[in-house]
Amino acid sequence: MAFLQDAPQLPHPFRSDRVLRSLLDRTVSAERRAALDADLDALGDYALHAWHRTGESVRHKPVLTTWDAWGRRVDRIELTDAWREGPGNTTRHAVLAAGHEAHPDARLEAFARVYLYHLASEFYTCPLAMTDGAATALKASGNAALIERAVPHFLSRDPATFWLSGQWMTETAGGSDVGRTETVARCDDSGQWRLYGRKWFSSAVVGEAALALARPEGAGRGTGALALFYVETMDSGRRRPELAIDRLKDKLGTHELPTAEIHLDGLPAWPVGELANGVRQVAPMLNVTRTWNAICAVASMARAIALARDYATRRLAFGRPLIEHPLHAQTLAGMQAEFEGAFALSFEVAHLLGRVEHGAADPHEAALLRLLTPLAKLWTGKLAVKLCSEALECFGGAGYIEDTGLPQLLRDAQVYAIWEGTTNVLSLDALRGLGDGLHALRHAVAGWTRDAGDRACVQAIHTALDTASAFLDRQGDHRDTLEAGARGLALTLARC
Ligand code: MFK
Ligand code: FAD
Repeated sequence: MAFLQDAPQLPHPFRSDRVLRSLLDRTVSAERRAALDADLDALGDYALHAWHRTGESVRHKPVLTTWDAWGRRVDRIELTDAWREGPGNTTRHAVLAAGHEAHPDARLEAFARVYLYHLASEFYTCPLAMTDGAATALKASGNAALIERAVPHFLSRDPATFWLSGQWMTETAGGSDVGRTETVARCDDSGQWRLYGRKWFSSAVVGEAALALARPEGAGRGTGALALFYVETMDSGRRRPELAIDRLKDKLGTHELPTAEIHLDGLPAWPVGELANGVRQVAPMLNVTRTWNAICAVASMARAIALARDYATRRLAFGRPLIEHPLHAQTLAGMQAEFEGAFALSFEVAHLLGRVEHGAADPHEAALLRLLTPLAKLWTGKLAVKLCSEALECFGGAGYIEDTGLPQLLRDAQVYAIWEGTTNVLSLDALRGLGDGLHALRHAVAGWTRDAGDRACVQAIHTALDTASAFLDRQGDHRDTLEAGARGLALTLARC
């Protein structure tokens, strides 16, 4: 019998995760741990189940059926098993609801759930992120009618009443530059607003609601003239006829996530706030979905490293397991160190978000959150690709073979840097946050490094902060010069 290589085994994603468990030991009270651990353990079980299921079956993509046999427009999307299980998992384990509980650790506890659920969910976390963002933006708007109408559905703990929300921003003319939005909002004779236009990427098209940017008819050009609208997509269990799904995108990765091109032809809509400054109103949503992005990117890194580490104990080369080769062990250790830094930054943002939302933060921490959110998103987006690529190499040729389930990690990771604002757009967003944020970051760094033993590391951080200060002091510089340096600065600060 020829030699047969053992496949990598995925350790229990919660029970074996030293980094997550140690964070929770430091931050979550013993009283809260029991309930939290029950959900995390169950989500870890689900992740194991999903990993084994993937190994046993051919992966599926969602299928759009536009017309039925009798010529009726139906726009029906057939989803994968994990997606059909999404509402049950989300509500049973409070993946969304936990983040909106009334205590400062709420976001941290919810994002621990997101971290464990993400890969098993097959990017069902994408519309979940947008739903969480919609709940947050509606709450921030103070629009009592819409809050009462939608938020209980978004945060429901019952799959029968649970709704997903989309985030309809990107159009053919601009995804980064949403000021080029062409979708128009018209008020009809009955006083009902209706949207007309085309949204070019819609990843929650199976959802029941969305927040959409549109230009009220007659409003001026540019970003400030855009308004934010709340829409519903279903009427008595059927998709509304004013919403047509043109096609599903054929994507590099995130294959199970149905991302659609859609047309709006008079879809009823309700203004979230004033009929202008829609980007300002959607900003709370952006900052929440960017935090989800960071946590999910870190989850991809954790999965890739867990599999590579296990494989290193099973694969022999030159007379001993890979893990006993110093260079391979060093490669894995380097990956783990980078992952732990990214994990710390992302969960710091998650924790800060909850503390700021509940008035439990120190005075400087709102500005710190504003700066760290884009930094965490842009840094983890890039690092996920690098670490997933490195992990595939740890499997040699097997890492390049589809039915190992490994190449998908790399394909999926590429999206983190693109959606929710590209690396450049987020570097520019970090510039927006640096004004107040740099002082807040200095304050925070002093606390984080107070007991740090590695003086060289602390010195490197202060050097980066000084560089950022000098950069900002160049007020006389042309704006173009500042922008050209924004990415380098953001990546340096994030890594530190
Ligand atoms: C599984 C992982 C989970 C993740 C799921 C993700 C699913 C994917 C869904 C998507 O990709 S949805 C589409 C996401 N699209 C973007 O993220 C758009 C990227 N472009 C930007 O972020 C631009 O910077 C932006 C459109 C927001 C603004 O550009 P502009 O046109 O130059 O506007 P401007 O004047 O800079 O900002 C308008 C206002 O918003 C300003 O406030 P004021 O009106 O008070 O002056 C800004 O300060 C404010 N603002 C912008 N970004 C903000 C913000 N405020 C707070 N936080 C921010 N991040
Ligand atoms: P562009 O804006 O054309 O960017 C092209 C390049 O130019 C990028 O490298 C960018 O960094 C760079 N660039 C742009 N502006 C600047 C600048 N000022 N300075 C320097 N560089 C700049 N959108 C939604 O609204 N809802 C969704 O549900 C959704 N789902 C998505 C799902 C997937 C799988 C993907 C891939 C995208 C999705 N998007 C969604 C769209 C996504 O948010 C946009 O693709 C993204 O914001 C980039 O916009 P764009 O594609 O128009 O690229």
